[in-house]
Amino acid sequence: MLRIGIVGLSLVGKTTLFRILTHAQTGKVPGGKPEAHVGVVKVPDPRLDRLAEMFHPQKVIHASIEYVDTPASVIQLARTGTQAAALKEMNALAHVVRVFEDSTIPVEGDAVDPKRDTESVELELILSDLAIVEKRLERLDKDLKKQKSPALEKEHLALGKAKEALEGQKPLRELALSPEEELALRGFTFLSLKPMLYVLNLGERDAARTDAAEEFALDTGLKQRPKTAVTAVCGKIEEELSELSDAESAEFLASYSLKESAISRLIRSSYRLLGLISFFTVGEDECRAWTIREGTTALEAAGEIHSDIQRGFIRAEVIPYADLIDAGGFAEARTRGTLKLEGKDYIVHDGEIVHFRHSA
Ligand SMILES: Nc1nc2c(ncn2[C@@H]2O[C@H](COP(=O)(O)OP(=O)(O)O)[C@@H](O)[C@H]2O)c(=O)[nH]1
Ligand SMILES: [Mg+2]
Repeated sequence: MLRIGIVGLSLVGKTTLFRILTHAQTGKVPGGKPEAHVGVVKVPDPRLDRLAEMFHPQKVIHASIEYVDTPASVIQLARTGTQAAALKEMNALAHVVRVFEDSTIPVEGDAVDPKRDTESVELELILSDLAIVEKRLERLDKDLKKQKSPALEKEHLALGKAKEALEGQKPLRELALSPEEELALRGFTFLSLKPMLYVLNLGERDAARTDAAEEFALDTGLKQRPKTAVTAVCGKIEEELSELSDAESAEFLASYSLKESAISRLIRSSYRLLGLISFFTVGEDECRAWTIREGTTALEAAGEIHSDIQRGFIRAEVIPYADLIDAGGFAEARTRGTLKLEGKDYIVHDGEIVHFRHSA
């Protein structure tokens, strides 16, 4: 399961966001120590809903992501070894940034300043990585003096490249790495290498501003950075929304001139940020979205479902979502020739409906 860590400074809305995402009640564990909370969240996908209308399956299974609420300021976490280890397990980070003004809630620094917060957290992640890189390089220098080793030399080169970036205050996620360098660095689980989703926590007054994330991305220079995305929510409104029925929430949204909850968008951004796509399997028993990385082959995709299906793989019947909807069913799609037979090296695309033919 893919894990996204919800991180940020203190009192910015991390737990609020986590609770909205998971609809979970959070408590404190005995002893007063706040625990890290983990919750599995469905990835909303209107395409899957539409397929379910077409096939009337008994079960509809969405793709899912695991979100983890972190208990303290990310700066504190990055500085404490044991806590940083928990951060290292995450596949990506969602950095909640306080934009809302509220005089009753203490703010780090003199005033609410989202740009400053993103920069100071980024710097902290960079410093945490730099300390690891320097320590390892020292060790490697010693070892390489004693004995030449191509593997260690490769690692040395990759770490040297990382060091240069970090010293220039560039997070590792923005570094163009060859597959070999990526492999050499992977084991260190660097924090600044993780894909980063900035989640602006807006005040109620700004909730209807659909351009808030875009404007922030432009102002801070975060737009178009690799493995970086920005999205905005209003924690306060989403919190109230999550407690309402569907009918009530439509009315509530309208009172803020909002069309839809920002949470679906947030979840979809996290999913995309991880380089993930979905393919679907459909049938009367089950319609299901499966999560794969971009570039996954039909044979690998089969393995996501079951190792038996992978082992007995014969062919994949594939049709893009729009073509199936257009045809209204498999029979018509077959007639039109939009349902295709593909081999094991076929690269599966986002939204394709796949049926695997396999031997038992
Ligand atoms: N006014 C306002 N308050 C918020 C918003 N989001 C969270 N809060 C409040 O800020 C406080 C801290 O939130 P919390 O989620 O516990 O922050 P954390 O320390 O980052 O986990 C709580 O009292 C929340 O109700 C928001 O969008 N607007
Ligand atoms: Mg919290």
